[in-house]
Amino acid sequence: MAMVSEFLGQLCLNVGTNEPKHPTVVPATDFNPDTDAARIETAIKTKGVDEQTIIDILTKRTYSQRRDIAFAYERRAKKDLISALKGELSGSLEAVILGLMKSTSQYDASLIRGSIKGAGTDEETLIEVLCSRSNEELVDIKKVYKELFKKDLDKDVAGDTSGNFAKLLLALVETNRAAPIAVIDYDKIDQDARALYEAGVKIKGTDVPTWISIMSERSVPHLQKVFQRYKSYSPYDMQESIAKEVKGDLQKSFLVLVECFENKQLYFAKRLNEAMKSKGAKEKIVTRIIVSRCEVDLKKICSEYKTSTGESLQKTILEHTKGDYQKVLLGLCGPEQ
Ligand SMILES: [Ca+2]
Repeated sequence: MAMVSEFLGQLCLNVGTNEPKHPTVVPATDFNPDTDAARIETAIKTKGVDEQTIIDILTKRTYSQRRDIAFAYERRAKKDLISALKGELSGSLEAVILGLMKSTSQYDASLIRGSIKGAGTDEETLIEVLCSRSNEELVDIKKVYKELFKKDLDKDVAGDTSGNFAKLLLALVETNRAAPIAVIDYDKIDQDARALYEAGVKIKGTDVPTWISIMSERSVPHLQKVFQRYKSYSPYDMQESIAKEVKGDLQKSFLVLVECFENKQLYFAKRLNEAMKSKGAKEKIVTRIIVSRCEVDLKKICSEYKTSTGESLQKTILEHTKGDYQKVLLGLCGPEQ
């Protein structure tokens, strides 16, 4: 095979174990938690509540700074800040502000817990969180999940899902994904591409466990090359193959995984765009993405949004939301770049 010979030899990539961050919410300079706590105390005491001040302060501080503000508030007001905010805020604004009082991994763990506790399962949230988070993020989420809920994430996921869908989610929760390495292994890329083809499009039925192990254990840069190589075996690209081979929640999960391997921020940008422009309730999805990504990669999501839709996320928020909810979202997104 001509292509394989071109693949021989080794190239170096600039990769680290952690993905680079592109947050919109960054540490405030000249930060004084006591001043912020005093302003928030006054805002909470104001008749009708001064939401603007609460939004202005909390969207321009990182989680770690908000936690310092909460300590300072408790010292002066002799009350817990989260309970005080819960008592005074409501609706979508409350959901965002309370989300901001959690760390990114606490918020993600709470999203998962919320999607599985009680009767029924919110598969959409469960799939989005488990299939889009990096291995490092999932390691933190598992640890925080146990601390917050005194339960094991894998057991909870297994209790609420079944079949191959459960197997895929559990494989992701096992966090066995290899870290990116500086050397590209072209033999392994070719082997995995062929294995994906031979487990799916080539045969009658689908060998789902093979797909699951490749997609849950290989590094993201490796998989990006596998999907390129895959096209030399299969007449359908990986996403088309998934759509043909599997159905339901399993299909949705594989599609989110592949979209995120290829361009995670574009995936979130598309989700935000669909949600923003839908006629139904959009707040749940929009809040979830903006709160969970504001200290991770929201800046890059904003630029993918602009490139893919031709309009800025900030402009879409202005057109499709209103009131304090609009203000808090714009605060978290920051100015257009
Ligand atoms: Ca097949």
